[in-house]
Amino acid sequence: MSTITNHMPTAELQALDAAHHMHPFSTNADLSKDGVRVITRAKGIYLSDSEGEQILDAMAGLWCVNIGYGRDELADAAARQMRELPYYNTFFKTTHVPAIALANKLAELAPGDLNHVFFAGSGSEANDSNIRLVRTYWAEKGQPDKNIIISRHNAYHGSSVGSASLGGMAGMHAQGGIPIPNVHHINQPNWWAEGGDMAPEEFGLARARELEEAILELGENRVAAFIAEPVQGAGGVIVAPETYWPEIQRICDKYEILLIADEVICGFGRTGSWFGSQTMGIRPHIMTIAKGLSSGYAPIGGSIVNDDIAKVIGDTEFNHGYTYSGHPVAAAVALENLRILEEERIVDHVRDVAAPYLKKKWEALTSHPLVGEAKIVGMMGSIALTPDKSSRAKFASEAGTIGLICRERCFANNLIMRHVGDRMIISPPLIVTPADIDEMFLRIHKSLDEAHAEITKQGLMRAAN
Ligand code: PXG
Repeated sequence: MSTITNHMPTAELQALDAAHHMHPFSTNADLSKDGVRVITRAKGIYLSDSEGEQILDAMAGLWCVNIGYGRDELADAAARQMRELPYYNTFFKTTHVPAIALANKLAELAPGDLNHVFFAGSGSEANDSNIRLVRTYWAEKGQPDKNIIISRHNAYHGSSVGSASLGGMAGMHAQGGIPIPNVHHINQPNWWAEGGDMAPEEFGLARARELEEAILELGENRVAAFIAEPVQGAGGVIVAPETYWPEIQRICDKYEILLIADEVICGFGRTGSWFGSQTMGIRPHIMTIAKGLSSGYAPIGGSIVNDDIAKVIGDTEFNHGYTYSGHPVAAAVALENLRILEEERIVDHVRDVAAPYLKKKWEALTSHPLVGEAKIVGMMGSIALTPDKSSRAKFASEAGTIGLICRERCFANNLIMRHVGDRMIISPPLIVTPADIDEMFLRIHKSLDEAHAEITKQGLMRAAN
């Protein structure tokens, strides 16, 4: 076969893709019929496709390209490292400079006594490490039965067997024999969809107290850890009411439950602080990291654990690790990414410039006839689409129908804005300027208006009973 290149006709690339490439989270037969969009290049916040279209990427890839596309410094760092030491492991009494330097840098950036890093190749792998870390921790402390991990419905913690078990996605649990034993799920703090007649503050407390109820029911001496995203990302950018996190912290402290903050999306500036835990005012014992750690330029993740856990785990042989734990090229790329985040003061830019500007415009979307609530923390936002704002009604059509129509309009207008059910979400690169945000909103308004017209025309602007 001849070399496959960016310059081949789109239809040919699509045919080859359909013939041999299985896509994640997709119905591949449908993709083959419709043809996929072929992304060829990217710069800043724009993607280019094989038809020469310029697409504004308001999702930063998959929530990860925090510094934007096309930074040569990261390519140079990767090339330098590949020439010097493309690979070595850190298993058998060896180490290398990129892993040493990155672990040190992360210990410096992470809050409190989160000073030790166990590397992985992705967020899923890191959460699998966390399952074994927390269970081994309690076993080493003489409490092997303290092995249940509590998580939340509609959480996303990854796609491997362990991490998908931690996650609370019903569609994922329906396939492949998960969850694994000793994972327990409580309800999410999604006031818009599930708050009923309660005020948000009251609902936040009630949902946090489900953790306490679960601990008491399962037994304090059985529960090892609670894992949660500071802001649920893949679940639809669900921002908990303000009462939620302080209560969760109180409960974890009271019952000596390890708190795992899954910072895979929230970390590295996304919420306007280095970590979402800081934005939410919580003190985790472990943070899961990936995505923004390298701005997606290289696959790398990890678990940052506190001094106590590192000490307890360090006193035994921890039989766990991945070929690519601390991969030198990925670590070098991550280090360069962190240098750029720091030197260009990108987290400050989010907090002081981009997020306040975005928030104002995002919240104003509630005046659109399709939009109920608008939630936003830093550079992650969601809007709930509804046929009736006052009753927070769901649509009569199957969940996701309206969201999909809206997403298709965005796609047609060269805007990547995703849907989760009937919520629309954004998570743009952190480097967006106010002018970029203005351009994004031109496309958002156009897409919402077109979607509204289409939904109305199809008679879908109807509430479920
Ligand atoms: N934790 C969180 C909070 C995530 O968002 C993972 C762990 C897993 O990371 P890896 O690197 O193994 O994918 C994620 C990943 C979506 C979507 O549709 C989100 C993710 C992955 C794939 C799709 O929004 N988040």
